[in-house]
Amino acid sequence: MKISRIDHLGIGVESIEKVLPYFENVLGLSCYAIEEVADQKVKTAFLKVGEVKLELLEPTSPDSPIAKWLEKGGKGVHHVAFAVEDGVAEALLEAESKEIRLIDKTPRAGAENMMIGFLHPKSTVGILTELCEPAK
Ligand code: CMX
Repeated sequence: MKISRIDHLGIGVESIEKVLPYFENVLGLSCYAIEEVADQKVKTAFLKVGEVKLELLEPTSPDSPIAKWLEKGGKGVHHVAFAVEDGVAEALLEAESKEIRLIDKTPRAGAENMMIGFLHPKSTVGILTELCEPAK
């Protein structure tokens, strides 16, 4: 696959409202979008750091993947998202052919009008990995 850059770092939080002052008032970043991804049961807040984005992820339901992760003691960076130039569908197929366990067999819609697909952390040296590209 052809990865061009890190698109964003996903950061899991209990409450976006509670952590935003740290990112905005201490780090001097600014939140430019808040969006709910109903499919993933998360509310997201985006901040830009140069070309890379931070995606704050707050669970909207107790069975959200983020709620489960926080419950198990997860803190800080939840996933790393790479932008792929040759398409998420192709990248997922390639990863699978290299024995990587897929969470998503095919791309699905994520926040920010992106198509996304996740690789399972158990087959990616412990990092929950997202591949993404702008939706066409
Ligand atoms: N990073 C690294 N490891 C993680 C992890 C993460 N974010 N989340 C779970 N794991 C590990 C667990 O610690 C556990 O490891 P152990 O077995 O050693 O304890 C293992 O993965 C569990 O795997 P599982 O039983 O297959 O799955 P879970 O039910 O715990 O769910 C996961 C984990 C990654 C499959 C699930 O969270 C998922 O499908 N994630 C993709 C979707 C997602 O994260 N959506 C939220 C963001 C959406 C967005 O950005 O728009």
